[in-house]
Amino acid sequence: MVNEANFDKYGLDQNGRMVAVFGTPVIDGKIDEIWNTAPTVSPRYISGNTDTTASFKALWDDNALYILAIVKDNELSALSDNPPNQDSLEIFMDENNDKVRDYDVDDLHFRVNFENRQSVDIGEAERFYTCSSKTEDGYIIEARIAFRSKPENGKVIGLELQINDARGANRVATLNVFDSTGSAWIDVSKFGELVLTGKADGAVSGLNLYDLLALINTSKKLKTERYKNPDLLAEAIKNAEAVLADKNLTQEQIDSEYRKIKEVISRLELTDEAANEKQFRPVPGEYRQLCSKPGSIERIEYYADNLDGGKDLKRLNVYLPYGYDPADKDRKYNVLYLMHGGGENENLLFGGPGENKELKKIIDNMIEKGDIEPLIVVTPTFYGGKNDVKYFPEELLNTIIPLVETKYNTYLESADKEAIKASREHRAFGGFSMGSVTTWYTFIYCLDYIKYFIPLSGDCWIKGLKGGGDYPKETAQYLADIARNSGYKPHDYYLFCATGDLDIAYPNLNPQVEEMKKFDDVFIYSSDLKKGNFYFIVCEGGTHAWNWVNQYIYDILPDLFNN
Ligand code: FER
Repeated sequence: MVNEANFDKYGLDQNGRMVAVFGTPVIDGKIDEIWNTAPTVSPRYISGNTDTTASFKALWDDNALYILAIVKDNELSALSDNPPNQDSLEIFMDENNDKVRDYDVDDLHFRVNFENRQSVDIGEAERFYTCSSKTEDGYIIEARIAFRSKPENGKVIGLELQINDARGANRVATLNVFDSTGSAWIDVSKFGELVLTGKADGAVSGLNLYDLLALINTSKKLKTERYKNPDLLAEAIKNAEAVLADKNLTQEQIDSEYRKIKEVISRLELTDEAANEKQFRPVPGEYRQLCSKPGSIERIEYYADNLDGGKDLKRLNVYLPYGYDPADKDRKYNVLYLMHGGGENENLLFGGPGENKELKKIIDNMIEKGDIEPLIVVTPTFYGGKNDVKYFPEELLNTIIPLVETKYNTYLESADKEAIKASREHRAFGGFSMGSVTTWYTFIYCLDYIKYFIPLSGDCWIKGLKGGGDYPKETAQYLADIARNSGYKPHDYYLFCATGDLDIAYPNLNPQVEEMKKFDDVFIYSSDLKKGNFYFIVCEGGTHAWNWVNQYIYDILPDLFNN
């Protein structure tokens, strides 16, 4: 049992850490006795006006960390399409506790709502197993996160726990254990700490059913109609469930079923129709590691016209691939422009000189491993200047492209429009969220100057805010007219779109894409770029977060500049 005298009023130890006690609970939405061995922690920070209260406990064993959240809240809502705006628990974990701000391979950000609907902003869904149940005055959640590194007494892990309190479709409050700033989702250094304690010599962990159960859950979510041989998987799941029902089951049996399901998944074959869809592929872990041949980031200052007839000082960042030599004018590089989302800035994707944020590491590794040719990537901002996404293409064409592409070794021969047109097949533009809205405007205003467009998690607003969702037919018609009137043939331009099915932009982008498919004289839908010029990745489980967007970029980059 816990000696309460050792803990502060929030249930944290003398070092301000949450304490996890050794023991394996059953994850079934019921509070087993074993939870009584762990101290109760309450949130130190409450933002927003709310009566909702919460308490947390932690257990651990050789395989996983277990979190119990008991939430008292008499108005539960999952009305919002946006998972953080539903009554839910968020778990943030920094397994190696390095407190480095940017999310790294060991860092996770998971969420589960009171109805046990999970969403993953960062990390692999398979590591996350949860069970929820409603109580008279709220709900409880039992959550398990599989460890990747070996746990032991005294080990300290970075952790943050957050309760999202929803009313209707809005989040009205958050309750946090360690982070007073609400920025743990973008800043690992805001997490607190959890210490593992209480494992006696020779103590053994309870059965690990959960890696198998989590795998069964994620397998059941696969869309069977996409496969030629889904019966294989159904059969493997049925066998595994039969084994799980056996009271005398052993860890060996469980692990063997786990391996069988994994093996069957590797043998699933896509139908021809599904194979025609561009497949989401997660970024392999090694692509998130520092690369031995890193590119570099340069920052450029320039002046952009503003709406008052004056000029604003602005900045952008330029990624130069490893081996870029300013003196080697014979070596020319393709250029990709990537735009941030609302509230972000030009430093969001790459930071500045000397930084190695996730997207930079991914691009470095893709180039090193030969997945793509070395290229230049430019991250501007739509803030400042005319300060509006719909005017950004003007700044892009008149100021940014001439500036950047005559400074570096690109295919642009001179700063004039004819030269920009002549080099259009060496230029791509993409962006996330409001950056995706910018990308659609860029398609509309700069098709003559750019061949490849990458709208990610954001629709076209030419017919109004969220126009792709509200006026999908009219939006598609408008875009089709732009393509037709341009005089270019379908293989002279490409649209590579992506979002997640849990992304807030999905309800806006999906109807627009569906309508665009009908204009198949100009938008030929196929992942086979010899046939088509247009695809849409819909990533199962993807939310409106850069961790997903970086993976879409990883998936799409090999399709650029392939003539
Ligand atoms: C969308 C396009 C952009 C969308 C949201 C945004 C909800 C951007 C929102 C923001 O930056 O606040 O389709 O869907």
